[in-house]
Parts: sequence; C-alpha cells; structure tokens
Amino acid sequence: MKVDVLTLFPEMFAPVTGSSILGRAGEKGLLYINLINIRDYSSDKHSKADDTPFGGGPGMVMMAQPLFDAIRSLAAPQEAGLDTPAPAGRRPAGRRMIYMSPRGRLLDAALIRELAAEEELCLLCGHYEGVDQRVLDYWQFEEVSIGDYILTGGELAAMVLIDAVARFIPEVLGSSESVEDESVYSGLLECDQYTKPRSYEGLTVPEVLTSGNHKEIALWQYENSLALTQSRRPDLLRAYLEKEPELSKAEKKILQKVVAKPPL
Ligand code: 4FL
Repeated sequence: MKVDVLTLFPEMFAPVTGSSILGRAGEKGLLYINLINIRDYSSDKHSKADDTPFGGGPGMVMMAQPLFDAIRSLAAPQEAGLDTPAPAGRRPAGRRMIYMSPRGRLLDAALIRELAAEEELCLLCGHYEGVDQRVLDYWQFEEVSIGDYILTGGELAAMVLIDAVARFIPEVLGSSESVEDESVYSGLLECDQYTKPRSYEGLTVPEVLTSGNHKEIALWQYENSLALTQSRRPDLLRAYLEKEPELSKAEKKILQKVVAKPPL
C-alpha cells in the first residue's frame, strides 16, 4: 500500500516511519509512506502556503494553489488537468482522498478495514483554521476524524490512521499477532491479561488461567470479555448481540448468564 501524505510538517512523521513495525513494513515494501511537503509546491517567492480567511475571523487558511499543484503531481496525467474534469464516477485524483478533520466521519474498525483494502491513499493534514474549501470540493476529499477534539494539526491524526490501517496489511504484523482476534475487531473488548509470576506480593492470577485446561481458559476469557464490554461499552455489546456470533453451546450459556446480569 502507498500512502501519500500532504503536510506542512513532514519531519513530524519520522517516529512513525522509523518505528519497529511500520519501519519494517516499509523495508519489506508492504507500506510506502510518501511525504509531500506542501510548501515545496507554493509558487510564492517565500513559499507561502496559507493566507487570511475571506470574511474575516481568526487564524489562517491553507491556500488552494500549493495544494492543487501538489495533488496534480500525484494524479494520473490524464486526470491532472483542471480543463478535463474527472469522468463521472471516477475519482479526480484516481484514489481516495482523505482530509483529517474533526468535521469528518469518525475513524472506527469498519472504516479502517475499508481503507486497508485500498492500493493507494492520500491523506491531507490541516493546520491553522483549515483548508480552502475548493481543494476539498474539487478533489472530492472525504473528511475523517479520530475524535471530538482539536489537535495542533492533522499530522497526529494521520499517523493514527496509518498505524491502524497498516496492521491490516497482510504480513505487516508478525505471525504471532493476529488482527482478527483482537477486541474491537471481534466486537468485544479484550479480556484481562496476566503474566508471570502467579503470585506477586500476595496478588494472585485467576486460577483457571494457570490450570492448563484450554477449554476452561477460553471460556473464562470469553466471559471476562463479555462482562467488560457490557459494563464499559454497552453500545459494542448491543452490536455484538445483533450480529448473532457463531457460538458453541458453552459460550451461549455464558452469554445468557452475562446478559441476564445487570451491568456492573
Ligand atoms: C483531525 C482532530 C482529525 C481530530 C486539528 C487539525 C483533527 C485535527 N481528528 N485537529 N486536525
């Protein structure tokens, strides 16, 4: 997968591109992060990339010109000219364009899965008060939010998206780590975890986990996940119950027991 990132601060991505898992994915050719410094495309002699908003108000707005030129440099040549609009149903830049923005669709497991299936993505990181709307309209940007809060810029949000999406690319994770087993992806929160020693200053590990009885352990973990999900994320539990998960007889019994209990 190739991810083009349009940013005013490409150096902010170094910890992500150099991290152990994503760095390895880059070296193996599984993930290519193409950092594009928007300023490099400014036609202004001082490389200006932002200006004051029409209509007044605080802050600065990222200008259309540097962004249009940066995006044109990515787009397929036949789609790159403004005089030849993209054919109906075709993406103007030939790929999904994503503007990291608190106005957008909330990033969740479903969206991450969807994006991981793409060959190429382009992420735009905003700063200041935002981006000239003509950029978002013309290039058909989708807006994606990582939560209801404002950051100092879209870069951290883009890194969150890249990290979460990369884990779905086959071979990015080691064989011992499976994406599908995990909490939100199965629909339930992850169960409690323990490691050695069995007793630490008198604090003990639930006995079943050290019993060696794999069936009993799996059932304890299932019950623990269900109970946690019910008390912390009743919204997730409702969605899980609606999806009619494939369950064994023993699991169904546990599900009935947990659901019958009022939440903690
Ligand atoms: C982007 C916040 C996505 C949450 C400032 C600029 C943001 C953000 N999700 N804050 N972009």
